[in-house]
Amino acid sequence: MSPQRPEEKGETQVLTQARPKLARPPLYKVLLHNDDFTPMEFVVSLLEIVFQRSESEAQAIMLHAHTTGLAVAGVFSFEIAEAKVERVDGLSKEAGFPLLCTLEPDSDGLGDED
Ligand code: TYC
Repeated sequence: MSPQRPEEKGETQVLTQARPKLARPPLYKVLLHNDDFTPMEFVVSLLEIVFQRSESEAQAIMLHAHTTGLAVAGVFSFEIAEAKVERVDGLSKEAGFPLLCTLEPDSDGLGDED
């Protein structure tokens, strides 16, 4: 007679994975859209203050949006991305500029810390 498997003896078998799969939260890109009215220095300041970018990073991101129409300010979890968009909207409105900031799902899955 063949040896019984644990479940046939009424025992519960616990299977453990060597590398348990950890769910990664989906990530979102925060995008800055170009316009003809928002001053360059204002966009650079926003990138430094809201996205903790260095001055040279902020300059490069702003110029990318200025020349191509769009730039990624950062990549975050949904809640953080949403909060950044709201902060940018608030500061832009307060200053009277029409800067558009949106979010979209990220495809590469590599996010920034915050
Ligand atoms: N195009 C604007 C100007 O010439 C500057 C600007 C850059 C505005 C990036 C928005 O996302 C932006 N004053």
